[in-house]
Amino acid sequence: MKVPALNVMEDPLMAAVRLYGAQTGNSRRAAIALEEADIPYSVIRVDLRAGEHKTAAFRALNPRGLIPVMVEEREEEADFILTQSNAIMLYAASRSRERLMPGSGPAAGLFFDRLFYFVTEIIAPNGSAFALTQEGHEHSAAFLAGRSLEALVQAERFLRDAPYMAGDSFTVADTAAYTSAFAERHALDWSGLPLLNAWYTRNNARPGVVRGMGAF
Ligand SMILES: N[C@@H](CCC(=O)N[C@@H](CS)C(=O)NCC(=O)O)C(=O)O
Repeated sequence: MKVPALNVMEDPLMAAVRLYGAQTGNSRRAAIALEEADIPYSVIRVDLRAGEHKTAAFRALNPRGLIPVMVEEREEEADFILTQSNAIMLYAASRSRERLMPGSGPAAGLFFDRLFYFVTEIIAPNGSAFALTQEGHEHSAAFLAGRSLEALVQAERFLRDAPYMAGDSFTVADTAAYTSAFAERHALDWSGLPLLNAWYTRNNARPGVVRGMGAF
């Protein structure tokens, strides 16, 4: 499905929000959230292979030298900078008038529960597994990757009573889950996960998801 990138502006001077990133889950999650929140932004592609994220210019934005980074220009104030994909995602959701994130009560509690399930039990261990692989610790990496995949499989149960991860409508908990499912799409046994499969297909058809996935 090809959807024109309506929110993405190629000219960095055109939009007050700039998103620095590459074709990674963390960058895509941030882009999907900006798209779903209808926040115009420009994309700055960071070439990881060339080490652009380790340059002094980039470290001025994020001293850790990691992507994504969101920069929002504000009139007569210093730029507002976020350096965590999940913070960018929640910041975008906070500007959606509760469309992408319930504001209070049990609905908000359930949303946080699901969001942190994906962030802490799937996304974080996966990132650690990747780092361990790069350092040659294959056994430990496989252990963490296995736990992460198991948690993703068990997310099937969240969809028993509702079409989305935190209830009846799409929230950024789905964004967190979607980039994880995309990363594991070849490892998952989709035939044994009918609810997760239907949810994944539903998300694949969302223009904001399609545009965010293609932003970089
Ligand atoms: N907690 C950060 C993690 C950011 C992160 O690890 N980014 C990776 C790419 S997805 C990166 O920049 N890796 C380059 C490196 O480690 O040198 C977030 O969620 O944004």
